[in-house]
This record gives sequence, C-alpha cells and structure tokens, in this order.
Amino acid sequence: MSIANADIAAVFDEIADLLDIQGANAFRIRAYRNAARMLGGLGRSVREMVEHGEDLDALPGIGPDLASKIAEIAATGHCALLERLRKELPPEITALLKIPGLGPRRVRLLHDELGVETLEQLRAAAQDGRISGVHGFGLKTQQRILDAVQSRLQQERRVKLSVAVQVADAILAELAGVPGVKQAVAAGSLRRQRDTVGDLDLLVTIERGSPVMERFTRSSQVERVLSRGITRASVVLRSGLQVDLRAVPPASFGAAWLYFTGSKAHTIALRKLAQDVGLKLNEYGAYRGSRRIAGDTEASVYAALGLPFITPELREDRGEIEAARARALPVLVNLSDLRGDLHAHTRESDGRDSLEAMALAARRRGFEYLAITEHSARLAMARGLDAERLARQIDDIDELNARLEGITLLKGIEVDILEDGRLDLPDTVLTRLDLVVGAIHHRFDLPRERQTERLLRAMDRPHFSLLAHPTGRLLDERPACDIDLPRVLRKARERGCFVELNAQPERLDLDDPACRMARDEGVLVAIDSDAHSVDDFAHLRFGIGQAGRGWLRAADVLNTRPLAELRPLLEATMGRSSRPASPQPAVRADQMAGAR
Ligand code: DGT
Ligand code: CA
Ligand code: CA
Repeated sequence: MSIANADIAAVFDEIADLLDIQGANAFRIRAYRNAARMLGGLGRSVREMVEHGEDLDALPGIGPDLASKIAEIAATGHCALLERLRKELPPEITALLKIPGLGPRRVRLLHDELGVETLEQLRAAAQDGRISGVHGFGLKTQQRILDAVQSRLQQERRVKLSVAVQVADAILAELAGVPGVKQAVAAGSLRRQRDTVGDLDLLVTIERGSPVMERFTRSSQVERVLSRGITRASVVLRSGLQVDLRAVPPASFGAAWLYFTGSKAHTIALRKLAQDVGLKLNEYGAYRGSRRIAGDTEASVYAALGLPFITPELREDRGEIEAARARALPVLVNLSDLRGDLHAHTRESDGRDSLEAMALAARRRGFEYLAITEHSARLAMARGLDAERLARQIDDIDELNARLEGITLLKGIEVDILEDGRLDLPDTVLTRLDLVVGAIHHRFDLPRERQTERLLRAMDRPHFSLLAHPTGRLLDERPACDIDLPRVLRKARERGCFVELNAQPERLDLDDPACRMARDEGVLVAIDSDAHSVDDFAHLRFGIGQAGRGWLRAADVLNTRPLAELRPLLEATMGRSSRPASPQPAVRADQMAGAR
C-alpha cells in the first residue's frame, strides 16, 4: 500500500477534530491542522522522503513529534494516537461533524449539555427543541441542524449501486440453490440501475412447498427479520441494508417482476393504461374480467397493453410510455458499443498500474483506444504532472504505440480547471496532446454564476476536448456543485467539445437527467471509467446503466466511435482542423429521428 500525503493529512485532520471535541490544548490542535494543510499542498511525497531518510523536521510546522507520526503512518498505515482517541470518544461522534455548521466545539457542547453522541440523538434533540436551549444555539440554528441531519440520515440509508449489486448477486446465488426455486432475480431500483438503492427487492418463482422463505431469513448475512410469510419476507442485513423477497408461481413471474421493478410511477401509469383498454393489472397478471390474459413474461404484459417491451432503465414515467406507444423507444447504448475509454490514470500520477499494463488491459477488453489522462501539477496529492513529466510520458506513449499491436494509446491530461477558468498547464504544452480533459478538483463551493463562468471560460481555451465529471458530486460525501448545466451544455455544443459521464460508482456524473439534457442539446457524452487500475474498466457497466437511464443511444456517445472517426472530432477540439466545430451529421440525423 502506498500512503499519499492526503492520507496522512486526513489522519491529522481527524486527530485535530477528536482533540478539539475533547477540549484539548488549542496550540496542539492547531499544530495538527496546520500540518494537514501543509501536507495537502506539498509538491513531494513525504512517504518517499521518509524512505530516502530525509529530515522531515525541515518541513514548515513539523517538529520531532509530528515527524515521528508521519514516519509511523508512512510505514504502517496506522497512527496509534488516532486509534487511542477513537477509543476514548463515542464511536459515532465524528459523524456529527459532517453536519454543516457543527464544528468540534459545538459537538462537544451538545455532548456535554445534552448527551448527544449519534445522529439519531441529534435529530431527537432538535425535534424536542432542546438544542435551542443550549447557549450559542438559536431556533434558526436548531432548524438548520434538523434539516441537515434528516437529509444525512436519509442519504446514509441509500447505498451505491455497485455495492448493492454485489450483495444482491450473493443472495440471489444462494436462493437459486434452494430446492423448488425456479428463478431468482433482482427487481426494484437496482434493476432500473439507479445510482443509489434504498433497499433490495428480490423475486423468486417457486414450486409449492419450497423452503425459500425460511432459508432466506436464516441466511448468514441477516441481522434482523422484519417479517416472514409464505410469499414474502423482509430482513435487515448486518450492513443495515433491507432486503424484501417475494415469491410467486411461474405463471405470474412477468407480472410480478414488472410490478416490483417499478418504478412506482411507471407501474401506476401502466395500470391506468390497462384500465383505459378494459383490463386489470396487478402483480399476478393482466386480467380481462376474471380471466388472466398475460403474466408469465414482462413482454406478455406489455403486449396485452399494446406496448413493446420497455427496458428497466427507462421505467421512470419520464415519457417512456408515450414513446413506446409511438413505437419510438430509443435503442440504448450498451457495453459492447464502446470502442475505447477517454479517461484513465497510471501510477505516474495516482493510478496503481503501469502504462503498459493499462494498455494491455484495455486491449483485453476489446478496446481500440485508451486515452491516458494523468492529473496536472496543481493536484500535488495525486502526484500531478508538470510540463516536464508530461513530455516524458508523451515519449513513453509514442514508444508503446510503436511496439503494441491492437491498441492505440491517446495522449491526454486531466488538467485542473483553476478557480478563474484558466487551465493548470500552458497552451504550448497542451498542444502536443491528442485530447485535453478538463476537470475541477477544488472550490466546489463557488456560487452558481462564478462556477458556471469558470467552466465556460475553461471551455473557451484553445485546447479543450472534454469536461470530466462536470458536477463533481461524490455520492457518499459531496453534493453536485451548483452550475447552470443548460448553459454549460449549450457552450459545449457551440465550442464543439464534449462532456463526460464518469462511470466511477461514487460519481456517475453526469447523472441520468443531465445525460438526457446533453443528448437533447446534441452534445456527445463520453462514458469513461476514470480507471486508476486495470480492474477499474469494470466501472463502465455502471456508466452504461446510467446512460441508459439518460436515454442515450450509441450515436449519442463519443467513445462508440471507431478511432478513425474519433480522431477528427478530437482534433477539432484541439484547434487543429479546418472542420467547423459542429456535431457529426450522423448524430444530427439520428437526433431528429428519435428526438423528444
Ligand atoms: P428504492 O428502494 O428507494 O431505491 O426504490 P425502489 O423503486 O426499489 O422502491 P421500493 O423498494 O419501495 O419498491 C420496489 C418496487 O415495488 C417499486 O419500484 C414499485 C413497487 N411498489 C412498491 N410500493 C408500491 C405501491 O404502493 N404501488 C405500486 N404500484 N408499486 C409499488
Ligand atoms: Ca428497493
Ligand atoms: Ca422494497
């Protein structure tokens, strides 16, 4: 494991927080905070300094005590002081710090005065009006805390799709082995590929007498059984995730799968449509009077309503039923449509694998091209590249391209978009690349107008190909930054550059409605893995799921283009072509055919 400066900074920040909650000496706390900030901005790896036996005391603000802590963390990945502090304090108390407006001092106050140690206790204290009684807290603050804690609790109950899929696959494999189980499938938001999932909804078809419910509720991961009957059961897993299981006879499989896949809005709309044609629709089938006319497959139910099959990603009542009736459903992009990936890192910056390993992994996936896009120098904690290191990597890529068959590495950079919209590397350097991927990695908090201007200005640079993870959201920890997305997309269209759907499971950025907006604006979307290792190309399936929810077809996606078609599109974004900066005719024709 390689410890980055940021990892050590995070340890110091947490130590400072915990000391602060304990009411420790202010100078001591400040020393840890300053050290964390210094490490965050340091251009060199302190782990390497330790390995080379360099003197850490020479760093600003680092005395012998902090130097030995840095050495300890760099060598072991642990810090004894942090572990001790964590044991001394209530385990969940740091979660309170994530509530905006609650710093360590206020957390200490609420703990000492009201005994608040968990988010639930904080919510209860706010609801009972006890917080406004504590010195320094008013009614307004109390309300703000209540709102924040509620949204936090709600958010924390949803899990990332990637995690949910793993859990669901394991349970489904278990269920499929139970005697009398014919089919075992996932339904709910997971099947619809939502970016996060509130609970798992599983469905089995069984023969009479199958012990499936008993086996399900006794499964090793189950912590608590909420309910158990013959046709349904609900449990809570040790991880806190709830799982609902339904069992139906095979003749009702399609109707039940349709019903429990939802979304609720989609199934309600279908039921209304059924009524209009004199049918009744429920989880057991479609009925005319008391006669079941469909239900064994989903397609049979849709057909009974006069509709073609609607793929789960589209089932949100966002126009898919109208499109189905008009026989104008989009044919969604799928994984095998992707010809390459336009955003990936190697161990030259913060990735784990070598350039060659990444190239070979991309080739194994059947890709024709892979763009290497390291971080730029501002992102010191990710070992971002300066002009000199980038020039060296360009040579390495030339050498590899000459040697390797069947895969082309494209030369790129994930260049930081500075606060004023300038890019983190000079044009004279960027001009040597095949593409420039721009991204923001700091100041996510700018007000809407300034954040939007920042992106527009970046796109106006002479070399700008692709806006990576445009909103910067991280599903577990950071909301999307406030930007005027329609304006950004309009600009991308005028400029002839592209936007990304970053497939990292915690990003999925752009999200589904934004993808659809890009499509409607005629801006091509690149579905990228943002791989930091050879395994990360696996992220792409989640990007494809999100793209489907955003109604994207292969033609709407930049990296479905073979290299020969991609090249001129990228060239144009680098100011190197006489081709006007406008979308491809193929896209425009397609857009008109399927647009809505
Ligand atoms: P989630 O769990 O919040 O990520 O979202 P879903 O869509 O999985 O919602 P969930 O677990 O409450 O319900 C699963 C499916 O069951 C839902 O998508 C549609 C169906 N369903 C649940 N309650 C109702 C209901 O009251 N009416 C209808 N028509 N369908 C329902
Ligand atoms: Ca669910
Ligand atoms: Ca459910």
